[in-house]
Amino acid sequence: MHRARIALQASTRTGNTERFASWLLNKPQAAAATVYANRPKSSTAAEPFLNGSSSAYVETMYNNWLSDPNSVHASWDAFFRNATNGAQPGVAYTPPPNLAPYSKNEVPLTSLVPASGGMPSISAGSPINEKIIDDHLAVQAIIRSYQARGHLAADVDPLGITTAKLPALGMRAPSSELIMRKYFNFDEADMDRVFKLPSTTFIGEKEKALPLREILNRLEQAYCNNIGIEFMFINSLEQCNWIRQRMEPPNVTKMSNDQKRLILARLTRSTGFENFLAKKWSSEKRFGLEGCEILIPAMKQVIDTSTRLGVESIIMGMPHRGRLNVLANVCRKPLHQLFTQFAGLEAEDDGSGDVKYHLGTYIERLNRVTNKNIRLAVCANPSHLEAVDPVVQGKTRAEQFYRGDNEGKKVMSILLHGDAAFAGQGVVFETMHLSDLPAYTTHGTVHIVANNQIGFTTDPRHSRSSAYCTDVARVVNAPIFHVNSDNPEAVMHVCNVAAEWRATFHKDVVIDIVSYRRNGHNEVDEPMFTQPLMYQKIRKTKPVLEKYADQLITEGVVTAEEVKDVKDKYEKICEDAYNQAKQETHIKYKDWLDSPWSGFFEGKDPLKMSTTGVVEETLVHIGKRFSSPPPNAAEFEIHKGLLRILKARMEMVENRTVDWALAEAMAFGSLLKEGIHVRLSGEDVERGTFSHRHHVLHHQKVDKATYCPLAHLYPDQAPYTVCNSSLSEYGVLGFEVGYSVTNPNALVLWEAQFGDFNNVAQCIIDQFISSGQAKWVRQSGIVLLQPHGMEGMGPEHSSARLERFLQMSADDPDYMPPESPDYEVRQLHDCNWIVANCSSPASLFHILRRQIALPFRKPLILMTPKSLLRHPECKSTFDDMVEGTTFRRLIPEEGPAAQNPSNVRKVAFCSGRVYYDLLKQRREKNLEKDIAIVRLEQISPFPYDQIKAEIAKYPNAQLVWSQEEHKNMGSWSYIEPRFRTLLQNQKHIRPMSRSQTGGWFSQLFGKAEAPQSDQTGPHTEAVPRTISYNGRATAASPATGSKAAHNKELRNLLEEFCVL
Ligand SMILES: Cc1ncc(C[n+]2csc(CCOP(=O)(O)OP(=O)(O)O)c2C)c(N)n1
Ligand SMILES: [Mg+2]
Repeated sequence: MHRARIALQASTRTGNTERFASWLLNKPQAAAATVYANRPKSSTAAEPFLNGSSSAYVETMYNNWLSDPNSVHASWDAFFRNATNGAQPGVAYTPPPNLAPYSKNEVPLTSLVPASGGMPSISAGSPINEKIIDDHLAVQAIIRSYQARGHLAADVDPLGITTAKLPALGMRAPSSELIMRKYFNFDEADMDRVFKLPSTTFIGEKEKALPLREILNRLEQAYCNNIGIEFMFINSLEQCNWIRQRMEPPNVTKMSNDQKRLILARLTRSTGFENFLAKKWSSEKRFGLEGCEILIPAMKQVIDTSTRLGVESIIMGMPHRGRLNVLANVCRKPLHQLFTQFAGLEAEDDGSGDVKYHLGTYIERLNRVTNKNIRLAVCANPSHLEAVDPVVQGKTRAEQFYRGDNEGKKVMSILLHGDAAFAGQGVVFETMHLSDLPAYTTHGTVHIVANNQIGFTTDPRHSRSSAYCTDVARVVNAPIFHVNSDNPEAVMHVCNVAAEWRATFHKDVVIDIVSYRRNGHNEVDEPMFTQPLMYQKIRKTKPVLEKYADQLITEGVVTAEEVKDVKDKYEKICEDAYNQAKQETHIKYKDWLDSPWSGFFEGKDPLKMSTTGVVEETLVHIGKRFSSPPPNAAEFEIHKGLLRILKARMEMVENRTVDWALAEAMAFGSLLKEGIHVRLSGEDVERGTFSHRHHVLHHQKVDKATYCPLAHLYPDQAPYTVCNSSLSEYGVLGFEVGYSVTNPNALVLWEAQFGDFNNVAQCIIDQFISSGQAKWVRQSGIVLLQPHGMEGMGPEHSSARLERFLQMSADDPDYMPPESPDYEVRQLHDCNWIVANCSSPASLFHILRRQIALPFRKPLILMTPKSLLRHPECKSTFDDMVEGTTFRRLIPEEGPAAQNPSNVRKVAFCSGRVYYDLLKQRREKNLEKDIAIVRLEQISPFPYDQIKAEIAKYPNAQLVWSQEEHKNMGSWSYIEPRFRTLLQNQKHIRPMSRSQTGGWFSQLFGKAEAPQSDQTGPHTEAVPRTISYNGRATAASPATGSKAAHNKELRNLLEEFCVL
């Protein structure tokens, strides 16, 4: 035990505290103190005692006393005074005057000293034996040890094998003696001694002191039984106490007979469902829940309690395991609909569909327990484990936002996880880190881990380095409840506490249901190949339903007949649904939609797009607001550099011109005016990576005083959100996708810092954005803004990998859609996403507005500029944006070449910023009459109709595609086959010169051959025109790291562009 040295040097008062701590711990001699049962805290000095170990406590007391003797209890004051005055061991202590009678539940220290056993008795004014102090401190340390480390010895594993970090298979977790009773110096004789309980424990309920035996019993019950709790790392004393209060009192997990019957009934359904599927479709993969059937009652318990506490809508995300069971028994999706998924029927509606254990659903129903209406949605998800987590959070956030549920009282999320995926997938961490950010919080998520202690064929000891699969949750101070799945009542208690925690603190919480997987990874897998011992154990383990039914029969809560009756009834329900499913001839993907947009499609012409031009007055109003400091706030001090930017903006508005940032603001502002919510999220988006946007102005003198002009355009405008995100792509893009699918009347944009970084979110792009509608009939109008362009910034700040997006565009390169008046919208309707690389601010304005003008929603992948943000030529005028103007998928040549098209010798098609390089080069080489430049503002869907017209306009010109990216990147691989299709389909066919074919010479040397006086050679029969390539050569890296090499490459491509 720690003892204070008696002879304190006077200088210690002002000396450093380290020295005090070291002698306190290392040179024990004597100490004396007193303990008063629950004496009200008179100073802050009392608090560390409640939390810390005894050494920290004594040390803190001493330090407090050094700085102010009045800040500690009088007993400590007396002790330290005596000690510093050289009092002998055991006599430094002087009891303080008893100022008031003991209040209720206070225990005088004298009463804690055994009457016999050779211990000295205490009377007022007499020195106290230090053993009493030591023993009390030891008891408190033991209590704290249970609270902090009890989970390590808890019996949470229904198989009785151990977790990853703990010893070999077949051993129970180490005993609590080993782990908690480090300070245990007591023998049997001490067991009946009464010890005062600190106010940081609730094991005593109303008792303030208990015999040691009872203290240990209660601690064992609370912390080392079937629930293991990790919470002592939480920084809030209030929150720690809240948990202790709910977990420590004896019998907290006791349930009423009605509750027990409800658990049994739910367990019967959960088990019955899997049994039924196993019986009917024995060789179908369904990723059954066997071994963790308690998951269903657990989820229902969380839902019941949350609904009771006010939640009306729950959004859930989960992996494959037990998903069908959740849909059937938690969401109560009609069973026959589920069963038709096994029948291999064709779909009645569009889409390529998904496997049954990935589908989502949405259901509104009455919660019979709380008698309240509740909406439940399970988000569709891909195989990619945990990828759905941020999507669920985004959807939850959006639902809270639209309902005005600013504290998350009405809408919440539940995320289910597998143990291996929860520990292994980084997106879990990224999602957790969104949990408390102002623009991303969902005000607490209940995480439930179906911890079957295995991931496919891999044991925990090979799949994670942390002790628990849940350790990631510690970073956000979430309490973690590990619970044995074979104790249904403990599971339900934990679920109640978790739901209450979420409702009270609006923070994340984790329920780790430690269970097992009765079968292989799926139903046709053999687990004995890889986990023989574990599966021998599993084979001998009775299903929890049987165990619990036996328990309730023994307790007299139910009879064996009742158990059988409930089971038979559910089987009959399944059988009826099975017969009903047999009548079905088709499945409907729409039945599996997780966010129906009721009212959005109804009564709409599916091919009618509204206009995107707006009246000039609106442009002027938005432009002026966007260029002004906060109105009526002269004291709002803006940075001088920003004032210059605002001034330049205002001048542009006065000149009826716009740059990129102004065009973007006008697109947002005009949509906000029309009642469309706009949300822009991503790293540093408020200012903009390139310092061009400045949507949030910061007061230079007042912290957190900001002004967002776009949020204050019109009194009745829709809300505008612009938010800097955490430094995450996977998590944040997933979040915004979830946000975007919730309500079609919103423009949701995610901006990459540089387009290069989008590949960190590749899974969201591949699994949700490009294929989401095809798999799940779920539309999203999300916009990805991706700074892109070869500007000599090196391999990682140049390319947004345009080629990848184009490669995933689902339009057939060999098929040219027939021409029609609604060509544009028809193509957009049929595509999986839109890929564009706009060159003008007006194009940006229109394409953003078109997202909302469409009668459906499509993702938009937009390459955005960097240097063009300040390029003097990259401007548009109001004339390109006012009423009557639209988005131009293609911007034709409008200069001299267009005046005399038959003389034009080359038409260069291009997209994005390279246009400005080509323009400059053409000007410098005086080729404005010879070369026409045509810009594809939208690359995919491919504007065949407009390209065709351009080609026809220049009958004598060779066709080239000019791009700045390397040949195996950029648009070339996408546009080349489509040009071929178009040219082959074209009526206008003319003989070609060899130079037009971009033949062997140009391919070898990157240059065209010398022109051959329109000579057609010996083979003059009509062949289709072709398009040749003008751009950088192929490469492995997207861009060179050398500025010189970059410039040389650019020079080459521009020279080649000028070769006629
Ligand atoms: C990102 C990702 N990587 C790999 C897989 C393949 N896979 C499917 S299930 C599984 C094991 C998952 O284990 P766990 O998370 O514990 O869930 P369980 O199947 O045990 O319920 C793996 C590796 C996947 N679906 N997603
Ligand atoms: Mg697992």
